[in-house]
Amino acid sequence: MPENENEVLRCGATLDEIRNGSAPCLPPVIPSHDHTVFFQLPIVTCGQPPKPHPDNLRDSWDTDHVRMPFSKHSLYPVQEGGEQSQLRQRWELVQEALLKTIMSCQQLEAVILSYNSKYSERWDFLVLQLLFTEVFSEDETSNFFSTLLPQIIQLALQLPTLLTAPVPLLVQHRNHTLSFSQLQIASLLANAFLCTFPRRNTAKRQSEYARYPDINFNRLFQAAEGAVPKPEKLKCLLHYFRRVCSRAPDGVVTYARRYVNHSDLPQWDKSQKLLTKLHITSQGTIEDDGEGLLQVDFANKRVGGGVLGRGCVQEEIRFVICPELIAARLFTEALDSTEALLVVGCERFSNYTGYSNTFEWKGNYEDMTPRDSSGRRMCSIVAIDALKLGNRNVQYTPSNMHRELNKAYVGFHCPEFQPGERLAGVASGNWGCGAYRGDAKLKTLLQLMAASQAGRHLAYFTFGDAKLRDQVYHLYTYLTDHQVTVGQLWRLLCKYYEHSFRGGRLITELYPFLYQALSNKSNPVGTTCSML
Ligand code: AR6
Repeated sequence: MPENENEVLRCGATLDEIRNGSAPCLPPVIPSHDHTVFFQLPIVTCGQPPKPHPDNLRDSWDTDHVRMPFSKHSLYPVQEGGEQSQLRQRWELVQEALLKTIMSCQQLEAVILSYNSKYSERWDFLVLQLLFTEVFSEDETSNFFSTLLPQIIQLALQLPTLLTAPVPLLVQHRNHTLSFSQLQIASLLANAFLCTFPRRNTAKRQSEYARYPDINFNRLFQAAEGAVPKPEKLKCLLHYFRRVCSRAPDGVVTYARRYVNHSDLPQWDKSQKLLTKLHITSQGTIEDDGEGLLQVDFANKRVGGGVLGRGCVQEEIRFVICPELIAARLFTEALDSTEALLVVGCERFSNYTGYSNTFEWKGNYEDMTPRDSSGRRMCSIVAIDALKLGNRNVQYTPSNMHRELNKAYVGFHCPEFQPGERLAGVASGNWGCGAYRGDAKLKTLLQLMAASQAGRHLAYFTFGDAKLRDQVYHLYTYLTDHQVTVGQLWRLLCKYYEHSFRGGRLITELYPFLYQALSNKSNPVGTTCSML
């Protein structure tokens, strides 16, 4: 089945064909009512980070913007010397605490808890302790406290001079874009490491940020259900800080929330689009081989998922090797069903091996991805969250397939480009088929349909699954040979549900059903799906 003996691991078009001679990025950074830019334009590219914009700090403390740790409105109760507690500006407390000499893990814990005193009984720092006592050598530990930690603190405390405009929250159902310098992001992440963000520590349902991911790193330092996870994610993040503290990064990263109104979504049963090109391989990964493509993050609706907790699968790994993605958690409200988050320009800092329990940090990664005219690495990552399935059979209901098709389409479509313009392909794989338990054979088709509708080719990484690669490629060849359109395929998928479940049990596999329906002259391809 594969095309030639030397390339037995892949089928279909080449990656060059999937790239389509086009960069996957957004148009240049230009401020507008729906694009907030936090640095001065034009960027002077002489190895210096872009200058903050505006010149003087504008403080804002409201429900439309990130509540910054340095805001003069951020107050905290403190009790000094047996007196009644008084409200003090929290940033003063943060500065006083962080400017003390910190030479041990216990001192660092005490400092972090001094401005998070409500949590002193609840947070532990066992992962951090493990790192310094059992993983790092004595030299590495003393180096951390004497050199790296003071640098992280300095970076954090510079935030009010580095990020001078209020940061709008990327709220549901509104397209808005934010562009930061990498240095601004580094300062935000240094604050996250030191757990300075106010109002972000509670998971209570009615709390202000209940629909946002957490951002302070405290959960990463903590043991989970009695077990102390290996500090590999922390190693990646400390490596990132080592890099950005030793040489200030000078690029730019853009975060764009994508929302498509239901009335603007494709009418799938009417689509006349033919399937675009497919490259399918059992070798490689999205991040290693997806250069020049729109790379899919198998996301949680709260982007980053368990990156600051226990999670360590595709999304969490991507976020720790490219930590600028973590900053999205600060301002991105949970994704709704027709929303996605596009991040352009983030840099990869770490190498790794393994996956999940075997994940390990494996040293520095030098990202050679070229930059665009706005100083962004030409790396585009789109976060789309699949359905989390309890009962796997429900994924074949037309309404659930419709949800996944729309979600993928929202992630893949590119409203900034004119119809007919060449778009870079998508790099994806078993989206929704690991932690979320979906069927990769179905998800491949849905992603292929969404990519075709959006005018992009698809590179699909099966993550070592050669059987899946061959089965998908065989069906793909059959579908393209028969010139099956996206609309026809959609109608067939709807028929599959009607025909293949009896009493809630699956009686026919998806691909045999499709082959049979297509080979049958009186197949039901022309029928519309009544369930939508
Ligand atoms: N490149 C290509 N394929 C991959 C890669 C990679 N780097 N890593 C994994 N796979 P999963 P989900 C394949 O479970 O099911 C997170 O916690 C591999 O076959 O990460 O959408 C999020 O925050 C794997 O089994 O994605 C969400 O909460 C499959 O992709 C949740 O998991 C799915 O990877 C999303 O779960």
